[in-house]
Order: sequence, then C-alpha cells, then structure tokens
Amino acid sequence: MTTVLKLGGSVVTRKEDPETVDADALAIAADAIAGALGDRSDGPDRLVVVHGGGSFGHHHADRHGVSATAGSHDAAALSEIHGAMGELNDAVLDAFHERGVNALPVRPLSVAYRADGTGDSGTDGATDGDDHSGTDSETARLHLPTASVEAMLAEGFVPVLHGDVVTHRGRGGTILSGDEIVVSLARSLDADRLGVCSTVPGVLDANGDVIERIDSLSSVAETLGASDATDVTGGMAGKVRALLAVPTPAHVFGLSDLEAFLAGRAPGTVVGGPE
Ligand code: IP8
Repeated sequence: MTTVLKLGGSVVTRKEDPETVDADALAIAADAIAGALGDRSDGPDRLVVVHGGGSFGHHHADRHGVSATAGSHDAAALSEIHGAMGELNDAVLDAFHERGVNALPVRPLSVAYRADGTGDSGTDGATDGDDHSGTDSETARLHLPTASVEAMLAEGFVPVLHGDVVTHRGRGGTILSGDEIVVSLARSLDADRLGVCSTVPGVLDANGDVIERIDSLSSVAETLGASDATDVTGGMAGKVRALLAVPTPAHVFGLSDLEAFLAGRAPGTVVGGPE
C-alpha cells in the first residue's frame, strides 16, 4: 500500500517566527511515522512524505515577491528560498533519522518544472513517470518525474519532498506548494491513501466544526478564508482545490490524528475521491 502524507508547514514550523522549527510538533509527527512504519501490520508499507514551507519558504518567497504564479529570474532570490527549504528538510530528516525512519531527501527544484499552456507538450520526460496533469497554478502543467521516488520506495526508503521553487518556463522560477506535489505524487504513484496533516483537526465550517466531507469547492467557498499568516500558495481554499483534483480521496486532519490516519483510520475531513 502506498501512502502519500503531507506535513503542513504550519505544523512543523512556528509560522509567525521566521525560520523556526516547531521541535515539539515535529517530534510528535516523527514519533507517529516511526511507530506506523514499525508496525507494518497496520501502517503503510510504502510512505512518501512531503512537507510545506511554513516560516522557512513562505517568509522568503513573500520577501522576494515570488508566488505560485508570480515568477522571478533572480537566481539569488530563488536560491535563498530553496536554501531555506533545504534547512527545514534537514531538520525533518534529522527528526526521522533519530527515530530510525529510513528517510531520504528529494528536492523538487532539481527534478521538477512547470510550463504554461499547450505550447509545451512536455514530451521530454513523458515515459519517465512524469505527472503531466494540470495544476492549480493557472494553466501551468507540473512535470514531476517520480522514477527516483519509485526506486527509493522499492529499496525501503521513505522519500521526503518539500514545497520549493521550480523553474517555470516563461516566468523564471515560481513556488511549487506541497499540496501540488502530493496531488501529483498521488496520481503518478497511484497512491492508495493521501493524508494532509494540518494545524486544524480538518476543514472547518463557519462555526468551527469539522466538515466531514467535501466534494466541490463551491460548496465550501464562502467558508474558507485566507490563511492568517503569510502563505503565498493560498491557505485552506488552495489546499482543497488541489486535493479535489486527485482521484485518491484525501484526508485533512490535525497532528493529534496523524497516528490514526497512518493506522488506516479516517480522521478529519475527506476531500474528493469516489462518490
Ligand atoms: O507550504 C510552499 O509550500 P506549501 C513552499 O506547501 C515555499 O504551500 C517555498 C514557499
């Protein structure tokens, strides 16, 4: 069974404090993952983890005016955003390694790119596990080859990707969110389960209650506001939009429910999937 799990940037960092890991939250997440992999009768046998940017990526992206659609050709600025994400990725990997999780980094900037419209058929990697589906970045297509991720999984490793800057043809570099990555991976790896671990226990309605199931963005559009802190990739509405685009049902839940999700249960909100 293949499980794709996103750890929200707001979960593993203190989102209001630039470049600060939330060590306690990261420890809870790493414990849950180590526990699930140690007990494979319940847990996933193939796990891919993707983490968001939190106070590492979004802080720098905002400062340089780079978003999912607003690009930059300033390589120093893009490298700064990518470098900050590398630091966060190192911290996540350290927490995993300390608990015996066999995790390896996969850095999207080195392998992925985006291209707008239909002028680019993207045939250069089409036979190599690319996901050529549209993403929520206007009409841009994400090309994210997964051959190395597949090879890692086959060797028993846990690939750990992250939101990043990616080359965007015609725009320089733009931000690729972890949500776009999990959507792409769920499709190209034909994942059985997709989990999004957030700071809230699910997608919340106007009364603050967890919405059990979301089948369309229009049904919840008014309820979903923007993120409180700087989030260049769109907060919960962007998350739900991206998750609705994948056939695998997605589970949005809080950190305290990560263990339950990894054990095969369905905490929080289910987004999309079969009727
Ligand atoms: O937090 C964004 O990833 P997200 C990554 O999953 C950067 O939206 C570099 C801001």
